[in-house]
Amino acid sequence: MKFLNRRASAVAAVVLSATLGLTACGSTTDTSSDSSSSSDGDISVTFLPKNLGNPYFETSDAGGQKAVEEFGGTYSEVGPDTATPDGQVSFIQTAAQQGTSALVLSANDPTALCDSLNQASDAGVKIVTFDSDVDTDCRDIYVNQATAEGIAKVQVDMIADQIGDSGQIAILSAAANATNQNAWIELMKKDLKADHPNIDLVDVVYGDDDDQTSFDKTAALLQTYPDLKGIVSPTTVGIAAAARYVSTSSYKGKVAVTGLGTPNQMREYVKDGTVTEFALWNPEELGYLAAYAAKALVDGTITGAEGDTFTAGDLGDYTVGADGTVLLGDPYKFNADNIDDFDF
Ligand code: RAM
Repeated sequence: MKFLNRRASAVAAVVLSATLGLTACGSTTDTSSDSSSSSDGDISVTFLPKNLGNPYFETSDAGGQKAVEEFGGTYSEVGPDTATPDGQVSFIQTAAQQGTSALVLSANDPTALCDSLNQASDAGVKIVTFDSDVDTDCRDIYVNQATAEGIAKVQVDMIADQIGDSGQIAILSAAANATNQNAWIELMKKDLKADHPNIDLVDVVYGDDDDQTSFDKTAALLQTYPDLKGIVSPTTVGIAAAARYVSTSSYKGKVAVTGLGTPNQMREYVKDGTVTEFALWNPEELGYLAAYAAKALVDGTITGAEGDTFTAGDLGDYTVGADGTVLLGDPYKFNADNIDDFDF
């Protein structure tokens, strides 16, 4: 945590400078959109988020663009409007046909993308997952934001703290097949069982990383479980929608809302007392690191084997761990005392 505190302030500065230089990145909102910036480098990197229009991925992909421009490559971003695996497949195929050097994606499903990813790989495309992984044999590297155990624990700790370690809670997740959320939820269940016997997880519902669906699922949860004491949403889309619902309802101050959110989306709900504390990592750093990992694969610095090392620009040196995973850091907690120090 000491390391993170130090890094978090540095990160805020990086975020600001990147945001200033990268205003075009958030404008890609329709299914066929493709924003690209090119230079005379010959490494082309295509970012494929779970969905477009999600501020989390706008920030992560802006970090990717910053890195690609730093090393003189060609950046592009493509993606579906809805967070589904089917929506991602055609973009993988097109990127391979266009001969992109590397694809950097956050997967909506661990296995459904594998056929198209393997075809892209056979065509010479380096495959980097970030944020949400696929099966290990369908990609070269996974850039993980923090360990799944750490992400699960921080959320369980926060909800336990916020409801006095006792009572009913529910989870409002993203898409039902999302690799990252499902891994975290399994570990949260284990943590709850082992260390919080008086907390009762009554339901897990899916808002599909869609604002309106997440909002409606929040309303339904509160109606179905009148004794609910807290909602944990391990998705930036879900937590913002849940907080918005609770903030104007009679549940404000009575039902805790926590999970993973971006400071910019959650600021008003922390200020109005709906939300006490939530967590995240820096998505911009995640995209930046993933782009440098892609470059290192393309230029042959690494193959994805355990022990391979590479330099990720301003973030410094990283080593590939077990199962071709590169780890960014630890989750970070945001609350009324620090939220104004961040702008993403
Ligand atoms: C949403 C997405 C993403 C996840 C964050 C926390 O933006 O589901 O995959 O990492 O939330």
